Formats: sequence, structure tokens, C-alpha cells
Amino acid sequence: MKRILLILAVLSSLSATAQIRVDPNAPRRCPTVIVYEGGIADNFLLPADPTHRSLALDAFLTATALPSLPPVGYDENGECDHHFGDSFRLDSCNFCCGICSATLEITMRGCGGSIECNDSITVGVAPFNTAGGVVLWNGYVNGTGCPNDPGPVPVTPGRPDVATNAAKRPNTTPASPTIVKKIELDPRKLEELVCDRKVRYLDVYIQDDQVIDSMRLVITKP
Ligand SMILES: [Ca+2]
Ligand SMILES: [Ca+2]
Ligand SMILES: [Ca+2]
Repeated sequence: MKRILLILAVLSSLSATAQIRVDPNAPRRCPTVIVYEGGIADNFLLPADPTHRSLALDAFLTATALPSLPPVGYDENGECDHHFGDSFRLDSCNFCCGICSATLEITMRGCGGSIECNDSITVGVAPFNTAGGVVLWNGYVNGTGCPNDPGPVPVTPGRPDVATNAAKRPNTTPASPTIVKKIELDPRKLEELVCDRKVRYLDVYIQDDQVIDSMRLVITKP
């Protein structure tokens, strides 16, 4: 009888063990936080904080800028219609054992122009949606684009997002309020870029009526 009780106890124990499941939706423990910074959080104070663009992003900005309206650095935008871009140099040792999340935070404000609503942000590898590029995230600064004209978000060289009859506009209205735009990037896709495709730079491109104070790329990992 003792032996039967023992077997029953073992079976009971096995049965209890078998019921343990891993909840795929349970939050992973990700206590490690790594922050990459672009620019300085100095409330748009001039002089401009320098950018550190990848060669690919530099070439893309040159191809995309309107004539006589070169790209700007952090804190700069005396007039509207200047594009902005900067790159984060990513260390493979921080990514290739798995990351939980990747959040891009951009502190920015509109330049006071009339077509801020069509400004978009593109994150990935320049030249983005043309040959050799990658788009990880693309969307409007304000989330919806201009009223009645959402249209596709343009990120292709040769398709600047300004209206053809308003190529250059001085700041005539007060700058828009400062916002912190938070963008959740897909951590698996970012890992793939860095670890499998050996990409070293994450490029950020912002059109073209925005003033950028600073950016942070916040990575969490186990
Ligand atoms: Ca500054
Ligand atoms: Ca615009
Ligand atoms: Ca700044």
C-alpha cells in the first residue's frame, strides 16, 4: 500500500508539474536600460548641437533637400522647409543577446509654418524605401497628417513634402508647442538589422518644418 501511495504521490507531482505554462503575454523581466542620445536636451538653445549622420543618411538628405534649403542640425531652423536627419551608431554587443523594447523619443516642435501637418518621421536605414534601404517605422509627426489629405507618407528622394507653390516660407507665426514624440520600434526587426544584417547605423529622417532639440533611443533588455 505504501508503494501505491508513493506512486500516486509521484504521479500527482508530475501532473502538477505538467500544468505549469509559460504565459507568452507575460512581461519579460528587462531590468537593463541602455540609452543612446542624439543632440543635447537644452530646450533648443543655440548653438546647434551637431549631428553624426551615416554616409547613407547624408547622401539621402542631399538628394531630398530642396534647392538652397540644406538639412539642419539640432536646434536649428530659422525658416521652414529644411529637412533634419541624424543617426545612432549601434553596438552589436548591446543587441545580439536579445532586447525587449526599443523606444525612440524625439523632443521637437513645429517651426511655425503652415504645412507642419504633413511632416513625417522615418526610422530605419537610408535610403529607406528605395533600393538598399530599410523602413522600421514611418508615420506623421502628428499621427494623422493634414485634414482631408492624409495621402501616403513620402520618404522617397525627389518627393519633398512641401506644397509646390510654397517652397520657402519665413516663420511668420509662433512656433508650435514642444512635444516628445515616442515611437515604439519592433525590437525583433532592430535585432535582425544589427545582428544578422550587420547594420551599424539607425537613421532617423524628419521632414521638414520641425525643429529638433534632441533624441533618445531607449533599449531595454534582460
Ligand atoms: Ca544647443
Ligand atoms: Ca511640411
Ligand atoms: Ca538641443
